[in-house]
Amino acid sequence: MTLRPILTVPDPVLKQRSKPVTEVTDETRKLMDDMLETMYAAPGIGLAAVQIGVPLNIIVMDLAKEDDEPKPQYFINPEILDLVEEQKPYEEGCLSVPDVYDEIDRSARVKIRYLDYHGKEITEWAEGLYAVCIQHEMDHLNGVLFIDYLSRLKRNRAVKKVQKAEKLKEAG
Ligand code: K2U
Ligand code: ZN
Repeated sequence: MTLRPILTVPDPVLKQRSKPVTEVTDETRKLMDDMLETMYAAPGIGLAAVQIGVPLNIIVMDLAKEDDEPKPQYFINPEILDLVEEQKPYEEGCLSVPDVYDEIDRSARVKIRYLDYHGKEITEWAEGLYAVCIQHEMDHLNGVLFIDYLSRLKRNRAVKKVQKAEKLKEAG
């Protein structure tokens, strides 16, 4: 498995709409393995392929609590089939917008359909942190970041904060 660099705002690749996976192959699985290793190292609980510069409809996730056994999940070509009206707020962050957090409202429960690591079709309802994370990640597949839901002022401040931190990192 290989650690891959995570793109940060304002990289234009993050605004791209990702493309469907046409066939689930060993190459697809290698990419998902690399995504999962990169996510654990960040650390994070979710990651979309576009965040490592690969605009394909692939998400990895692990919502297991710190002391529990890891529970990796793989989502190929995920779709939202249904959702409930009820919205719930959650303090979100994003590995592509480091050290920025803000409250975002999202649907409390979503019905999703996707292909798993081996290409098997799964349909299930997601709620709680699972619902938050899958909607956050699926936004990535459409080129949408959680800061896009904030005011222009807050969004611009977030991008400037990340750019300043990246410059300081480069300067060492
Ligand atoms: O897309 C990403 O950068 C992954 C996010 C997933 C996430 C965002 C918002 C809410 C839940 C999950 C990263 O894991 S951000 C780090 C994080 C970790 C735990 C809870 C919230 C955010
Ligand atoms: Zn994110």
